[in-house]
Amino acid sequence: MERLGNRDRTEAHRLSEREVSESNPAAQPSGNFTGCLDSARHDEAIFGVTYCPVEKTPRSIIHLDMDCFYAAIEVRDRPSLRGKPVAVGGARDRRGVLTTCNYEARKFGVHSAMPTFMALQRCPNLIVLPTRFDVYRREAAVIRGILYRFTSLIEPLSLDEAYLDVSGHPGAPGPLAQVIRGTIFREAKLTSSAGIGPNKLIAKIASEMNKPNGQFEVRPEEVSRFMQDLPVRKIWGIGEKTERKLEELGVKACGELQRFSRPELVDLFGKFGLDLYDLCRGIDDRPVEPDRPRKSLSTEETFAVDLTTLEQCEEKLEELFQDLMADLAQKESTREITKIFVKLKFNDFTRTTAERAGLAPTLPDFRSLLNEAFARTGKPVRLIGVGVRFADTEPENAQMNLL
Ligand code: TTP
Ligand code: MG
Ligand code: MG
Repeated sequence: MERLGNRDRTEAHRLSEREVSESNPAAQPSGNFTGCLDSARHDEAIFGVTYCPVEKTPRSIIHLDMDCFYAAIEVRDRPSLRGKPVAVGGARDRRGVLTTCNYEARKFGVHSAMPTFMALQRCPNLIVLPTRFDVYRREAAVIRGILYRFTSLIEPLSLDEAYLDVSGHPGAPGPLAQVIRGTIFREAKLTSSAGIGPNKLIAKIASEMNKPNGQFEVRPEEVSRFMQDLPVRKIWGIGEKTERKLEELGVKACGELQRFSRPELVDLFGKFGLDLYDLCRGIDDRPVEPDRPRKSLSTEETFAVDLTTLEQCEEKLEELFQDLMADLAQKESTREITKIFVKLKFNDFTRTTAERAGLAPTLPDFRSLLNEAFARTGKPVRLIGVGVRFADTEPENAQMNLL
C-alpha cells in the first residue's frame, strides 16, 4: 500500500484543523458574507465584470486597546510614579529591550521594542521597571471579564486588545464604547481607547486616532470620506514592501488606490489584490471570531488507496495516534478528556464514529474503537480520524484560557 507523500499529510493535518474548528462553537460563520462573495470575485477576476460588494447586514464593531498597558499597570500600582516617564523591560546592562513605556516617556521618542540603553540616552530620567507578566495576565483577565458583560462576541488579539461585535446590542455603539471604557476605568483604574466602525478594518484604524484615553467613531455613511485620505499603510496586509511598491505607482492614500480596477490589482498583488480592492474602500467582511475553548481535538487522514483489511487500518491508526498525542501535548495539555473516538469514512462516502466515555487516550483503547467501527460495515475505508472530546471549561477558567 502506497503511503501518501508529505503534501497529502499536510492536507490531512489541514483537514484535522478544519475538524477542530467545526467543533468549536465560536468558529461558525457570523452570517455576514459567505462563499458566494468569493465566487462572485472569482468570476469577476476571470471575466473582468464590475462587481461592487455591499455589506448585507450593517455591523457595529468596537476595537478596544488599553493605553500603554504594562506601563499603566506599573504606574497604577506605584502612585509615586505618576507623571514621570516610565518604561517596562530588560535592564540596560543586560542588553534589555523595552516592552512599552508610558506617554510621558513617548514625548522623548522612547517606544516599544527599543533597546533600554537607547531609551535612556533619549530620556535619562526614564524609570525602567522589570516585567511582571503574571500581573499583566491577571489584569487582562479582569478586563476581559468586563467586556463579556456587554457581548459574548469578543475576539482577543493580544493581552490588551480585542474586537467586540456589538451589532446585537440595543445601545448605539459610540456611547456603548464610552460606557465600556468607563467601566474598565472605574474597576481596573486603567485607561483604554476604542475605535468604532462597521467592520474590523475601520474599528482597528479608528482606535488609534484618539489615543490615549479616547475614542473615534466612523459611521457607515462616513466610511467613504474616512478612507479617502487614509495612508495605504494603515490597511492590514500592507507592510513596508507593498507600501513602497504603491508609492512607486504614485499611490499614498486609499483614495488613490481606489482608481485601480480589480484585474489591475490582481496583476500587481496576486490574490491579495482582490482583498485590497475592498479594503481601500473600507469594506472588510471578516467576522469577529470568538476564541472560545475547543470542544474536541482530532486528526485524520484520507488515503490515496482505500484500506480493505482491519490490519491495514490498525497500522494507520498507530500513526494517527502518535500525531494526535503530539497535537494534544502542544495545544491542549491541561484539558480534561471525557471521550475518545475513531471515525471511519468508507469508499461510498458513508461514515461511522465509535466513541466511548471514560477511556484514556491510549493506543489499545483507540484500537478497540477501530475494531468496533470497522466491524459495522466491512466496507473499504478511505479515511480514518482519531480524536478526543474535552470536558466543558468552567466560565472562569474559560476566561483564563483565553489569555
Ligand atoms: P500595545 O497595545 O501595542 O502597546 P501599549 O498598550 O503599550 O501602548 P498603546 O497605548 O500604544 O496601545 O501592546 C500592549 C502590550 O504588549 C504593551 O503594553 C507591552 C506589550 N508589547 C511588547 O511586549 N512588545 C512590543 O513590541 C509591543 C508593541 C507591545
Ligand atoms: Mg495598547
Ligand atoms: Mg494592543
